[in-house]
Amino acid sequence: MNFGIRHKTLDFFSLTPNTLLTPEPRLIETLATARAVTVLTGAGVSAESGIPTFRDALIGLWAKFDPAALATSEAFHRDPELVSRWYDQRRRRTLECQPNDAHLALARWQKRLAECGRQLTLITQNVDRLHQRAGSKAVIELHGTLLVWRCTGCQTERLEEGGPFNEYPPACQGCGRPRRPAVVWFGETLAPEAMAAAEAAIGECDLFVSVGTSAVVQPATGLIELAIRRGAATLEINLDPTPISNRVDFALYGCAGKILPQLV
Ligand code: BJW
Ligand code: ZN
Repeated sequence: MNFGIRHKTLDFFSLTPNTLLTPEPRLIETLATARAVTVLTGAGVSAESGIPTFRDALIGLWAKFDPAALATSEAFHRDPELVSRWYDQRRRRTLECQPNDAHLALARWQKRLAECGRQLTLITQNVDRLHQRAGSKAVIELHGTLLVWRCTGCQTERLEEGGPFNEYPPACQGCGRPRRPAVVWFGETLAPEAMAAAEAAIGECDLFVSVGTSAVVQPATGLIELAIRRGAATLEINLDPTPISNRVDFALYGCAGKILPQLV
């Protein structure tokens, strides 16, 4: 299976951070007039909260850990203790982190648009729930969340915001079967309701913003392509260019926590 691991070349780093690649007035006018905004976020949005991304060289999770051994259902069946311990460590680390300026700006933007009869729909690939903690409403979680654990037998889900589990994998209190984090692993399908809601939001938006995602994981990347095909104005915010950079209308390179507050 392909996990989308890539290593950046030096070229990526030679761009000046926070460069506005297209004329600023057009972007400002687009932002000011958009009636329906849809935002797709990825791990880069939480990086400034101290949560590691996946594919960044050196600091990304997949630079240190093998996704085939941890982020597939085959891995969980093979070694449920290892996988559940790894996810529980990440869950507890996530609970210690705080939303950053990017999360807060997106929540503020959604509130402001709602106050004047417009809307912002937030779709995230992140499993950390920091958008919700920052105040964003009706967040569409494409890849689930590691704060909820689901029984592999009776499918009961439970929010887990406490300390370490007392056994690995944790057992279901109802049926005793092992529980797993309610995230979407490689090779698993995304929740149909989440995908349908995301597609609907893209179908009706006039501005689509992709923030802090490497745009390599399907079907999330297909959503960016859908927005481009539908003719919405498109903006990418990332530290570096991605495979979709030359297909979007506007691109801003720099930290999401610096750029988003300025835009909002
Ligand atoms: C900043 C920043 C700052 C940093 N400010 N920016 C071959 C070809 C095509 C597809 C496939 C294929 N083989 C298999 C597939 C399908 C596969 C897939 O897409 N693989 C690709 C990687 C090749 N997809 C799936 O399996 C999906 N299911 C599916 O397709 O079902 C149908 C199917 C079934 C069977 C077979 C085939 C199809 C499910 C995907 C689930 C992804 N799950 C994960 C793990 C979640 C649990 C966990 O947390 O452990 O989700 S993987 C990981 O990647 C996580 C993320 O949500 C996801 C996306 O990553 P993201 O958010 O983009 O992070 P990074 O690290 O990649 O990028 C961060 C970006 O931020 C970078 O660009 C930085 O520059 C930037 N940045 N700091 C702004 N401060
Ligand atoms: Zn159960």
